[in-house]
Amino acid sequence: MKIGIVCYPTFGGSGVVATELGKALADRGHQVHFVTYNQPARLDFFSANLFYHEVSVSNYPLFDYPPYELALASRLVDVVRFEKLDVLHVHYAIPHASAAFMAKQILLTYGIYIPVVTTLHGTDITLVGKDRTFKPVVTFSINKSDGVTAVSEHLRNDTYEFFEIEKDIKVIPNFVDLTRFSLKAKDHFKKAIAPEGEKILVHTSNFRSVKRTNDVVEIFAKVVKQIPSKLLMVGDGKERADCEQLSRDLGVSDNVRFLGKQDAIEEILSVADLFIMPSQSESFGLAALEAMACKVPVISSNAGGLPELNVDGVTGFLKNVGDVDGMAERAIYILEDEARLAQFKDNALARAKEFDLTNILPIYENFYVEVIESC
Ligand code: GMT
Repeated sequence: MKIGIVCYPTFGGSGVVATELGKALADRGHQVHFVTYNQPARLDFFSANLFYHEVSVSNYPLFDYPPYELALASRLVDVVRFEKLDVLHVHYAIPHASAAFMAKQILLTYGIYIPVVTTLHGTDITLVGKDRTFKPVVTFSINKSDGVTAVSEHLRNDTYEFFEIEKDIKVIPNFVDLTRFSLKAKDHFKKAIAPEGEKILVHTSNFRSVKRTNDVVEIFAKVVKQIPSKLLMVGDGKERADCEQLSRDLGVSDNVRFLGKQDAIEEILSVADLFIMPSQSESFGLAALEAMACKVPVISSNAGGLPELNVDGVTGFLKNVGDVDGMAERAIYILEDEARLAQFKDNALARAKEFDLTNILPIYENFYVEVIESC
């Protein structure tokens, strides 16, 4: 197939899923065309089946708000016409689903029908999408998509609850490439971070308020009182400065390292004993899945789709959002006993294998065929 993929080209979860999916589809022999405003973060190599079409928005002084959606729709018209695409797969509803709808209407004037698949990732529904500013457009463009997928049952249910949706939404969970995300021998790195054999806790995110990064530091401050440990905070964003200040205020800053944005997440996860994800809302929790693939158990909130990934008492524990004491207590429970920790690590990997790319990729391929045939 010739597949167009529209996504945010950043380190955000939806962009990562879209890019990894595109790469895997290209490996399977499909021709994949990324259409976005920057080279996707994980698309940093050459492959005969992968193409990147940049969307550039002219910076006319009249535009206080450059019309990206229109530039994207125009670029899509071009790419679909001249590359003869079979299907367009847009990731994150805003503004990709509505830009795809506009492109589809324009393409009809050339006698071309392009099937559009929209994948809902999370905040496009739970935070941004249900905002009144966007709600009518999001509702309309989901209903006008030829196929709709969501990354968890919970997100699917939220979408039906918040919007008037007539379409079937198929759940296709996030996936992980186990050839990349697996335990690597990084003893030298472990020794540098934790020279006395301290346990290592890790959090990765974009440090937005929805991630509750201050909770991570508070949890750690309780854990470190009982278990010699270190905390690695990976990523960057609005909340980081607050979080750094909190670690100073709580007197744990010597044991916390803020590493900023990192490419080789799998190497950091390879030295970790526990992953912390106390999010306010999380449609799936891709970062937790990547940790589990590297044999790292997860202490998370029970928000959104997290219970569909993290199995309470098996791959880690889930507590109510904001229950810092409960999360710290469960973290200590896992870390204080070596045999128990080893069991949780094995369980985390076993669970991650259920979400291996090789299991999920055919579901997307079959869905494309189903959608194309129904149009
Ligand atoms: O929250 C992020 O880190 C980014 C966001 C996005 O859309 O780029 O992630 C969402 O999509 C991921 C991939 O499907 C999911 O694994 C995340 O759970 C989801 N984030 C939220 O729902 C907050």
